[in-house]
Amino acid sequence: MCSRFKETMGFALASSGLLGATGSQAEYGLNFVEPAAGVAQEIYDIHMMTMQVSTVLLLIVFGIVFYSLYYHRKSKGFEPDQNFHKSWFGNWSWVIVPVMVLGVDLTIASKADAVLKKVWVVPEGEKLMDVKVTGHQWWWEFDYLDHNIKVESRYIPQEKSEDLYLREVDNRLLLPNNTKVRFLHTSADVLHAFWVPALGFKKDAIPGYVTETWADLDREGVFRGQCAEICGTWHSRMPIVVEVVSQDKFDNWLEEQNQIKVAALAEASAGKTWSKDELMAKGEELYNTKCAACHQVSGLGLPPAFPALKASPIALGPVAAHLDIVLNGKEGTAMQAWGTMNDLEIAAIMTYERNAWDNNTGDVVQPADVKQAR
Ligand code: HEC
Ligand SMILES: [Cu+2]
Repeated sequence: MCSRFKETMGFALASSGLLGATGSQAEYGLNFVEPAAGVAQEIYDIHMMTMQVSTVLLLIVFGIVFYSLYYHRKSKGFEPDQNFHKSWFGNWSWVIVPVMVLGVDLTIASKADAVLKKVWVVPEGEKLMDVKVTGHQWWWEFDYLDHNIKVESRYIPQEKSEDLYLREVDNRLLLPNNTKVRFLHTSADVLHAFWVPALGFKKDAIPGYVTETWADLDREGVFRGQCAEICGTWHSRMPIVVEVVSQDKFDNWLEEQNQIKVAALAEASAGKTWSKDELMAKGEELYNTKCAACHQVSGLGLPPAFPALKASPIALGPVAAHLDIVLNGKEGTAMQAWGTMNDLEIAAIMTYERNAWDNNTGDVVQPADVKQAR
């Protein structure tokens, strides 16, 4: 009996120790992640209030139970009161207690209801920063609609990501602090879901629909999430990393992105004839980031879902047909249209596909050829 008691107390102490450890081990804590937006903070506060109310109730109920068991034990010769239910309190306690419990429930529920409305209703009459979030198999596309900047975000392979495997991306979703952001969610292929716990919501990305959510960012930092709707083989390779920075830092970043974009466009439209080596080097890098998820770095694909490009009749066949499937994709398959890439990028990828992995066609596709085919 005594050792059972010790065991129980030991367990209770260990659990309370765990509960106390949340601050220093945020990533592994038992509590919710710390919010980074106003609405998320309100959700967090309701959660904490609920926990506090339940803790008080737990202490009261267990206090009464333990007190009763101890002081009214049989060995002391205690006799049960046979007439308790006939007294005023005995009669009405069956009503009073549920009413009190319901009162607590409704307090929590009404607050939760108000916050839920806030989560899904984007504030009207205010200027929000618009970011379109498109889910792809298996990466995220972020369009800064107000700034005409597009960011592609992909997971970092295990060799390069150290302990953040499947938690880190090459390009983060950078956002300015103290800003209200409207997220417009959609998908280019199948169902995905945008989920960053610190922002307080999870939203499905549905092909053909655009849905909106918002967040009023109020804390700088890096906030991690992931795709939360099973979307195929590499669903697990769609982490989301939101980085909230100061307005200054964000403006500098925008400036930088604009310069990169302008330089890339100028390079692509310069009408220059590129050497095969230059195109192969560019093409390999682009292929490995954009195409290798399905067709593999080795070019062997994952048949039957994703065809091999090594010795593929299309990659070895006429350039026109090859260009067509890359530019326009293939309806009804996971092969999307890649026409949003610039002429140089497409020329480089095509040249790479036609010469890598012993495909040795010797063909060199120039940006001008792509321009003509569009
Ligand atoms: C999400 C997966 C996915 C990604 C990423 C992808 N493809 Fe494809 N690709 C496919 C599928 C599926 C097919 C087969 C379509 C069909 O049924 O004809 C295909 C077919 C092709 C073919 C025709 C091959 C053949 O022999 O039928 C070429 C060429 C091709 N892709 C090039 C590319 C290039 C270039 C990229 C990167 C810019 C790319 N793909 C990215 C899924 C993908
Ligand atoms: Cu997904």
